[in-house]
Amino acid sequence: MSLFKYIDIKPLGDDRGDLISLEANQNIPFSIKRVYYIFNTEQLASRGFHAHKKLKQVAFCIKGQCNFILDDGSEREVALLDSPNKGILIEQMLWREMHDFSHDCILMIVASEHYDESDYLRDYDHFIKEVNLDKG
Ligand code: T46
Repeated sequence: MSLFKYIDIKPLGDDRGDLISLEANQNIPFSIKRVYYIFNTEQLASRGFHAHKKLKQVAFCIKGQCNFILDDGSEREVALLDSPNKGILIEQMLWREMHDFSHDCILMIVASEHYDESDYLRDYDHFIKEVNLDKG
């Protein structure tokens, strides 16, 4: 089973263009407490390099594209994110990295919790130890 769980949002388009609506506990599977977006990223820059203990998020590239890596401590997969109506659900204890941002990339993320630095695991070895503890 892939680490990537996609969320397809039906665009509400008409002859004027497209519109996407995200609704908590409807097409987004949690209550949304925070929205943030990443833009103007240097093309050679990479971001992420952490996991979250509790946070759930859905990430959409609402413009441009970037590569997303997910790693659960056993498997590591990469996927291109390049659609405003196809998001990825990132649940707890998944290491993530973002690479290869296009110059116009806008990565928008809806999150289940307010910002909390203590929820981050920013060291890969520490992440692996926590994953193994969870497995018992
Ligand atoms: C994630 C990936 C996909 C805040 O103060 N509030 C916020 O809501 C966020 C997201 C960040 N910050 C601060 C923390 C850092 O000082 O903004 C700075 C940059 O954050 P960070 O280095 O964590 O950014 P990324 O792009 O590496 O990671 C972000 C999210 O932090 C993370 O939760 O899953 O995007």
